[in-house]
Amino acid sequence: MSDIRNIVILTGAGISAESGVATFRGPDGLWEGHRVEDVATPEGFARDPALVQRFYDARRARLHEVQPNAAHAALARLDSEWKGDLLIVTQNVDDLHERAGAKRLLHMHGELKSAWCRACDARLPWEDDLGSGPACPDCGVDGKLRPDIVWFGEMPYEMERIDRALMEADLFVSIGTSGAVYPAAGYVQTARYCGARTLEMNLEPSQGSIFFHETRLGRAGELVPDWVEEVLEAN
Ligand code: BJW
Repeated sequence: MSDIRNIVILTGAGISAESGVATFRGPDGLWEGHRVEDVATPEGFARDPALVQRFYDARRARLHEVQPNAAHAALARLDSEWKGDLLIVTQNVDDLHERAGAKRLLHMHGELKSAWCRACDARLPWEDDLGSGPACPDCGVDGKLRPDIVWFGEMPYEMERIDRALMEADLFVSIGTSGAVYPAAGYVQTARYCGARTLEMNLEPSQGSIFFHETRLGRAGELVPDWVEEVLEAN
């Protein structure tokens, strides 16, 4: 552990579960009431924009009711105390990592609190509903703002930066993700192929569990603070 300098951490819905944000593929998964194709694809949005805007407006509004948990706080502590390189790549569209204080963070699947104008291509911080078809503050065009979320079939954000970090990583850690969605599900293989040690922390073995050197099963709110303590003590 003491020869580690570069760490890449991938987080998924499981890290926010203890904050009260529903995961995708669990029994209470957010999508139970909606088919994935209806709310998380560009085709679904083209078919019924009002439904998709309502779905994301409701999730954006609920962000005010949830708080970061012990796992978010532990990663924020690691971010502030770790002297080497660190990148937290989150698939989550909530803002709980940054509210806990994480800085070296990127949202590969977009953010609920961001809107994307399909008229002028601007991406704007956004707190309110989009369903009412507000005008874009940059170009003034009405009804062209959509949630700044990466849907199926769309390219995730910052792919090159993520790939570079994976290639340079000494340690790759995956937390609270089922390993069902690519390209994130393949990061363990990239990092391992490039020489990183790989660790998974999840409630249950993920779909890519066999690719990890080590798997720790349990709740992120318990496992992550212990692991962060371990890493900081050893370095
Ligand atoms: C706990 C816990 C606790 C619970 N403590 N753990 C066929 C083969 C391969 C790929 C494809 C294919 N057909 C299509 C594709 C590509 C497609 C894809 O992967 N499809 C799969 C269905 C197979 N991917 C894409 O389209 C992506 N784009 C793309 O590939 O572009 C082209 C490209 C090519 C080459 C290189 C690069 C790009 C885009 C994917 C966009 C995903 N977007 C979503 C929706 C966002 C909107 C929204 O939020 O509504 O992002 S899908 C959804 O899944 C969301 C999540 O970020 C993502 C991952 O889910 P996550 O986080 O893993 O959640 P869960 O619920 O699945 O798992 C939670 C885990 O936590 C569970 O294991 C629990 O046990 C655990 N847990 N409580 C610890 N307390």
